[in-house]
Amino acid sequence: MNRNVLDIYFIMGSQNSKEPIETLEKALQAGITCFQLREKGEGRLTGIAYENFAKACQKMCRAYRVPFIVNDDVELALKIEADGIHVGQDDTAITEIRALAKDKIVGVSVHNEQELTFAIQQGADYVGIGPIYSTKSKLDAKPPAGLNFLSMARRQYSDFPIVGIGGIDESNARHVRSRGADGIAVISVICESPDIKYTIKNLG
Ligand code: 3NM
Repeated sequence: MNRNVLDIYFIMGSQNSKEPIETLEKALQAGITCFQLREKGEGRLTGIAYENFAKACQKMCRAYRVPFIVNDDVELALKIEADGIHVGQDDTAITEIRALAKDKIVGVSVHNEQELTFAIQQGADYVGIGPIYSTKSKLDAKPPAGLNFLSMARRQYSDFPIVGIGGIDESNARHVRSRGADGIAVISVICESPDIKYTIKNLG
């Protein structure tokens, strides 16, 4: 995959914003390069409401030609023909997803060297390394993996697409990039921004 896709990677579920579709549209207008639907936790949509919300997000991403990735839910990703799937360590195996979805982008969250090597061997298209800093957006987040693991991953795999995630904002995004991340993945800094255009400009 093109590493530029990871530049400004926005993640959101309906529970992250009061007006999620408006938030997504503003983020797309401001230049996000990838979007992941992550419908998790308390108050998450289910059933047809979830599917309709996913389709509305997908339609908007298509209008801006931005890849639409679904977190965890392989079934939904296949059903609505998402551009990709992102999985964690406890979700469906990469090889299984690859067998079902040959052409889709497959991303994997990794937290240590072993998980990183395994994800690459199994055929991931990119990895998310995190949490880089502490985050309030993921209740079961691991202790921060920090910038050192990111630097090590970049030294070990000079060309592999890597996105940093967890606690990234306007003040620290450049540190994450300077350690070798192709981009940054964020939830709260965009969902809670009073001025999404300004925020995204400062994440670049
Ligand atoms: N995954 P925020 S951290 C979805 O470490 C997610 O794998 C993480 O949200 C990981 O930008 C995280 O608000 C939450 O910190 C990122």
